[in-house]
Amino acid sequence: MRLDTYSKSGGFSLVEMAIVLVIVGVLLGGLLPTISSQIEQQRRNETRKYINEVRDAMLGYSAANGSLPCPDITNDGLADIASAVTTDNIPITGQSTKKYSCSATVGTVPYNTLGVTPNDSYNSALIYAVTPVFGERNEVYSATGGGGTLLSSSFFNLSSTGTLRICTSAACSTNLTSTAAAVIVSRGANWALTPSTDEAENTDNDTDFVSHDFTPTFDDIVIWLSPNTLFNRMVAAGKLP
Ligand SMILES: [Ca+2]
Ligand SMILES: [Ca+2]
Ligand SMILES: [Ca+2]
Repeated sequence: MRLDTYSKSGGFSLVEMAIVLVIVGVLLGGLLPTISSQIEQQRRNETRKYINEVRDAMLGYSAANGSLPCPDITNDGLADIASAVTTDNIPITGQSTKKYSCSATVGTVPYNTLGVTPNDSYNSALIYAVTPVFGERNEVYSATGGGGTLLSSSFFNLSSTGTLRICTSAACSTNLTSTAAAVIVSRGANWALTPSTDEAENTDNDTDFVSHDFTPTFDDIVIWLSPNTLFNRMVAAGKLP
């Protein structure tokens, strides 16, 4: 029996090719989930970094402007402020107060107003909610009807309280805080075919949000601003006593 058949044939037999393909298949099959989970981990890390950048920009904005920015509800990256409401004879007879409030409590991050890049690593704008009082501005005018001259502007103060709740589940039997001034949410990869009730809680435009570790049905990343963090920055910036 000759043992040098292979070298003389100068190529691979079909059986050899099949074995090689099976081995390559097994190797790739083992490798791909690892690679894709590494890519996902990197996206999550980048998104966390981006959320922190947005959070810092919000603190900077409030130090410069006296209030948090309003959520964007028109998808142009610009904060949306409702028409001012004028009240006569407040704070004193003959004067008037003009109150500027956010158009909505929940929308997306006003990235153009803040001067940050628009989207997270999943190409989505971040969800952003603000307790109304932290987005308000009150202007006092010397005459009624918002007439005369602007005498003063005022914003939230050290006794202002947040009303946004961060829960550990949609049922909200436990909450991490019930007084957040603002909440920022990345919806993550949103790979699930049906959103879990926990994820649905982050997109239903109310004042409750859910934050917990990554699970097979929850990939959202949530951070919030406590009033105290905000007060601290405002005091440091000389905007609050
Ligand atoms: Ca807008
Ligand atoms: Ca999600
Ligand atoms: Ca909710």
